[in-house]
Amino acid sequence: MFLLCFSVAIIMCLPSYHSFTAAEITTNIVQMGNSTILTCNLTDPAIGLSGNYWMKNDKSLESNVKTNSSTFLTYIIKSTDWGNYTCVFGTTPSSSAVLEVKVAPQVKPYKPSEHADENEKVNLKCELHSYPPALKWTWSVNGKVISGNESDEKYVFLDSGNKSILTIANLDMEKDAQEYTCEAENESGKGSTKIQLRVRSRLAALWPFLGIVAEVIILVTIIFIYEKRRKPDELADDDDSGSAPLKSNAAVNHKDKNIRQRNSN
Ligand SMILES: *[C@@H]1O[C@H](CO)[C@@H](O)[C@H](O)[C@H]1NC(C)=O
Ligand SMILES: *[C@@H]1O[C@H](CO)[C@@H](O)[C@H](O)[C@H]1NC(C)=O
Ligand SMILES: *[C@@H]1O[C@H](CO)[C@@H](O)[C@H](O)[C@H]1NC(C)=O
Ligand SMILES: *[C@@H]1O[C@H](CO)[C@@H](O)[C@H](O)[C@H]1NC(C)=O
Ligand SMILES: *[C@@H]1O[C@H](CO)[C@@H](O)[C@H](O)[C@H]1NC(C)=O
Ligand SMILES: *[C@@H]1O[C@H](CO)[C@@H](O)[C@H](O)[C@H]1NC(C)=O
Ligand SMILES: CC(=O)N[C@H]1CO[C@H](CO)[C@@H](O)[C@@H]1O
Repeated sequence: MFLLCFSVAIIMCLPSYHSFTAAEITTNIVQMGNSTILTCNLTDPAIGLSGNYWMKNDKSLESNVKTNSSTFLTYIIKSTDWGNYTCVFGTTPSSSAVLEVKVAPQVKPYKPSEHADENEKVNLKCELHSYPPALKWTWSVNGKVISGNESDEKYVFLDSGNKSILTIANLDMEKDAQEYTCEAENESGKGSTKIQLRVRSRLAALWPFLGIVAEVIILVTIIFIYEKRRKPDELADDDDSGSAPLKSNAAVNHKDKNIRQRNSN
């Protein structure tokens, strides 16, 4: 009984013994121009190694792996390739370390240009395509920072870690049709992008409708002219049969009138 307990204890202790002594890894992230160099150093080479590799955001990076020695790994990335990189050493149990690569915000417009009608509202939207998230967003136009005014609600901002929406109300055709800049700021730096806003007059929104109306008018006119041109021929045909006697009657009456007039003179 005692022997059984003792052997179970040893078996249960063994894995925990190993995990406590999982090899230590020192990491380093160095910026070199456009590149960022990641290094991992397995500082306890005494433990048997069966290989090593890199991962990015939980995906294994097969290509591009640079291995100097089995205990020292180097991985070179573009400075803008943000994410969590992990170096894994095939020790037993395996040891790994995470290198969190942060970059200056990479901001992109939802649409590079927006169109809206005057007196209406428009949403200008910027998105962050990088890590870490932005904590501060700034919108500006003509180099001037736009600040919200609660009493007139001309500009309303809706910010989050990876998105910012500027709503401009009561659009003016001249004043509001500008290039807007949104900027995200973070500990790693700043990033910005531009959005062009075009404001159409309300009349401009009517143009397509007016075009259809004009088309209909032209069509009706053409049909009308065609019908008018056709009518005299048809009437001429009719003259031979029905209306001819009427006409001659009128001529006769006319003559009578002249005669009467002459008589009165
Ligand atoms: C590095 O940045 C410079 C400008 O700062 C650029 O001219 C060059 O093409 C970049 N190189 C790479 C590999 O991205
Ligand atoms: C890795 O770490 C060990 C122990 O701290 C150190 O002696 C060695 O120089 C390091 N290797 C590199 C390439 O920095
Ligand atoms: C590892 O290789 C890189 C280039 O691939 C080199 O710059 C670096 O000095 C090497 N480090 C060691 C410790 O050999
Ligand atoms: C990287 O890891 C940190 C810590 O676990 C986490 O907070 C962060 O969201 C991760 N970043 C990415 C891009 O997955
Ligand atoms: C806010 O808007 C109101 C009305 O347009 C104006 O009177 C006021 O001066 C504005 N306040 C600021 C701080 O711009
Ligand atoms: C912004 O964050 C939300 C939720 O946190 C996510 O669903 C969305 O994909 C993110 N957008 C970008 C552009 O990263
Ligand atoms: C200037 C700024 O907003 N910096 C922030 C960048 O994001 C980190 C968290 O990811 C914040 O701690 C910084 O304050």
